[in-house]
Formats: sequence, C-alpha cells, structure tokens
Amino acid sequence: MSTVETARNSQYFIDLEDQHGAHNYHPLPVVLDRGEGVFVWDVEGKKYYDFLSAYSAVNQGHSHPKIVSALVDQAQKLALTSRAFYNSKLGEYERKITTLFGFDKVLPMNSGAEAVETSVKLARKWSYEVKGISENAAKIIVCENNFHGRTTTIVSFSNDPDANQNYGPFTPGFIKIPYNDAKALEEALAKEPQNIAAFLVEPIQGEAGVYVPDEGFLKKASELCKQYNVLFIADEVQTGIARTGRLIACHHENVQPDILILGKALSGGMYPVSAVLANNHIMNVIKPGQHGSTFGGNPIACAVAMAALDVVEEEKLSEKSESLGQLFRSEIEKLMTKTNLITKVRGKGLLNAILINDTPESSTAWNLCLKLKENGLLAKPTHGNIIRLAPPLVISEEQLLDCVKIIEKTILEYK
Ligand code: IF1
Repeated sequence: MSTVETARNSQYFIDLEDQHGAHNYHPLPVVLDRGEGVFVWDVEGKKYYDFLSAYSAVNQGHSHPKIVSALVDQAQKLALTSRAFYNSKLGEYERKITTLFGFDKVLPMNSGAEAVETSVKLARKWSYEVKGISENAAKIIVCENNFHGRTTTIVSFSNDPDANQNYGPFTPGFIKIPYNDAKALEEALAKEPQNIAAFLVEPIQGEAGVYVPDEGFLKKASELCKQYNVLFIADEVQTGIARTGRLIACHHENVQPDILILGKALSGGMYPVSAVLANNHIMNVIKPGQHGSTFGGNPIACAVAMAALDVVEEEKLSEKSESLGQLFRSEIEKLMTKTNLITKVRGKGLLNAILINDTPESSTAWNLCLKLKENGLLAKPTHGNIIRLAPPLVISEEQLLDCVKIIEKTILEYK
C-alpha cells in the first residue's frame, strides 16, 4: 500500500463516522463489511455470528439470495411510482399479506415508527367516527417501559428520559399503565370507557429487555378491549415474522389483534417495509388523501416483502425459532449452574436475553459484549445489564450450539 493511501481499516471508518455523522448511537467498536446468513465479517475480514440480527430485522439471514434477487429484479424494472398511480406489485402484495395474517386490509408504510404513528391515527379516527368519542378526547393506553419508535408523538408516551428529554412539547392523549398488568388495564378502561380508543402494546417488550408477560396477559387484555369497545393494537415490529416461534407473538395466546403493526423482518432487513393491518370496519375510516407516504407500498418494497414472507414459510422459520429457542434457553440454564454472572435467561423463540449479575449502571454487560466480539459473536446490551441474544432464524442447530459454546467460554473466562 502506498504511503499516501490511508489504511481503510476499522479505525479509519470509525473516525469517519465520528467526524461526519451525528452521535446518536454508541456502537460496539466493530466495522461490518459483509453479511451472509447468520454471519457478518468486519473490514479486517474477521467473521462473527450475528446475535442481534439488526434488532430482529434480519430474521431470514443476511442477504438471503431469494430476497436479494427480488430487490434487484424489481429495481431494474420499476422502483417507485408514488400512489398517484396503481402499480403491478402492490395489489398482489396486499392480497398476500392480508391473507397470511388474516385481515381484510393493509396500509403499507416504510419504518416501524411510521406504522405505529399510522395505527395511532387510525385508532383515533375510528374512535371519533365509529365509536363516537367526542373530537380530540380520544385516549390510548400504553405500557410503561414501552418502545414503539422515535417520532415526537411516540416518545411523548415513553417514560425513558433518553427517549424524550428536551423533545417537548409532547402529544397529549396517552395513559400509561404497568406492563403485564391486566388489572391496571381494566381499571384504566373502567375509569373513562367513553374516551378510550385503543390499547397499544408490545406482545414482548424488546427494548426494555425482552420482558415476556405472564401467560394469558395478552388474551385477557384483548378480552377487556372487546368488553370496552377499545381497539387492541399489537406492535409486532420486533416480535413478528416468526421471531418468537409463531408468525406473530400474539398467536402464542391465539389472540388476533384489531390492528397489527409489522416492520423490520417484513423485508428480511433488505429494505424499509412496514405495514398496518386491520379489518374493513376499522381501516375504511381512512379515505383518499387522509394518510399516505411517498414510498409506502412501492414496487420494490412489495417485491421484497413477498419474497421475505415466502422465505418464512418455505424455510419454516416459525417452527425453527420455537424449537431452537427452547434448546437455547435450556443450554443457557445449564450454563447458569456454572456461573453467578447470569441471573436469568428469558424469551420466546429466538428472541432471548440474559440478565447480567451487576447493576444497570455497571459496564459488565458491555465488557462481556466486547469479549463476545473477540470470540466471534456480536451482541449488544440493552438497559445496562441485559444482553439481548437474537440470531437470524435461519441458524442451524449446530451453529446455535457453537454459539452457546462461545457464550459459555466468554462467561466462564470473564474476570
Ligand atoms: C433504534 C430499540 C429494538 C420496535 C418496536 C417500533 C419500532 C421498533 C417494538 C420502530 C424499533 C429498533 C429501533 C432501533 C433499535 C431497535 C430497538 F433498541 F431501539 F428499541 F429493537 F428494541 N416498535 N426498534 O422495536 O421501528 O422506526 O426503527 O423501523 O432506534 O436504534 P423503526
């Protein structure tokens, strides 16, 4: 390499991001350059197991060939028309996704937050025009420690100061209750039933640290919503698309939400694709010109999402996630008998997390993730002392057990 050329090593790329990019993240010090299936490589060519899966967007594995070719083929044919015109991909995609998830209609958007915002607008509009709540009086019940995205309205109902400090004034009309507390939900509903439009909930709280609610919570919550004529909105942006061992996490309790929010792995991590699904009596309150997005439902998004959904079905990713998730948790439970560094493992399917035996303010979980990186596995802590462990669902049993060995080695060697 000539003396003039700068070494394009990890530090080179880290420095570039530091100098030219907003500092809205604190990434692990690794610069990824290639991904394939469950593996990613850094710029020095080191290979890692990806145990974050881009926060469950890459359920189908990095650069799945079927999804890549759907993207490339469509991009070379017709990328974007706007919704000013029909296009030859949207209708078939709408039929596929509504049939697969069991709803009359879908409203296509791009990011998860946009889909959450769409569901808030849809629920409010339904509550005024169908339920009959007086204008601007609609309230939506949400759970403490929620994460639904980062728009101003969404952070308005967050209780995480990092998410909303100095972003006010906030959007009104949200009531917070504790997560996994059906009694608190019933009390909130009974207090002013005439004003409640919806209950918005993550079937498992991902960002909060993979909090799995008690068995029956989702069922009870959806029954209470029916009883009070309130829409049950499931935010399955992170838990959907086979991640927890079912097509959507609500299916663990045979719950069909009134409004279903999907994102992330809806495209297999190949392209921003999100969706809001509902039946006609709800979705039809939105008339032409009352909601939309430049890229929502674009031909590439539709082609990519159809391929990504095909992969989930063809490769039986829900079943795999369920069985490999059970294996993973039982292996970690065995490890827990050999160390006091892990106090708990929890999750469903291949959405799991381990609790590290230190305070959230400690750097133990971060340091463990640095050691995991050295040992060839990428994971990142959430809320200080919780490490989320969520590989692509295409991982084999052999690869999973290899990763358990890496986790065990890292934990037992940690000083
Ligand atoms: C980041 C967290 C996870 C989500 C649920 C909506 C959205 C998300 C349940 C919004 C997005 C992402 C956002 C991403 C990291 C990641 C994340 F740590 F931020 F909270 F997964 F837990 N509903 N979650 O999890 O979807 O607009 O991002 O497409 O902001 O760094 P989005």
